[in-house]
Amino acid sequence: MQPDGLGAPSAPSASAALSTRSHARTRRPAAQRREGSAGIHCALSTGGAFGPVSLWVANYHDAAGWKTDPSYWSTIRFPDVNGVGRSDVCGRGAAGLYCAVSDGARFGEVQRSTFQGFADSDGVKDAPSYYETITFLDLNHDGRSDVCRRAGGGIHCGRLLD
Ligand SMILES: [Ca+2]
Repeated sequence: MQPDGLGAPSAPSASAALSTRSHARTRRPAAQRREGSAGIHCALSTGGAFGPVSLWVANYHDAAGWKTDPSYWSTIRFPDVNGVGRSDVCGRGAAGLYCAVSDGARFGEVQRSTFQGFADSDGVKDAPSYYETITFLDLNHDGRSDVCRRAGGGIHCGRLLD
């Protein structure tokens, strides 16, 4: 399976939190305990330590195909997509770049970037010399992260989300 952003993204809910607690009480093999709930897990800093780890978005997980190829999982980063000073999450899936914006307590709906040129069909999956150059940066200093990558003919850059 290839990540297409359709891995049933949903917000962490009270039931998810309960599920996480129930996992901690359940005796399972170590590998399963380490994996936990599928998705991106984060912990907020308290200034001197990290608080509890929780599920921030139920996407970018194995079942949605993110584990299947380094051109997918190795591109997951945490740029500030909307320029409000919070780290969001983005990664390259089979059909392009997928991002979810943080509200400070979780990541919201996963959206596919309208910027083209990052899909498998664009050849990005074919070589680390393409997908390992995917970089999130603020090109025009408007506070919102942009994205660049190396292609066969040079460097391609654009805005992540409109
Ligand atoms: Ca920018």
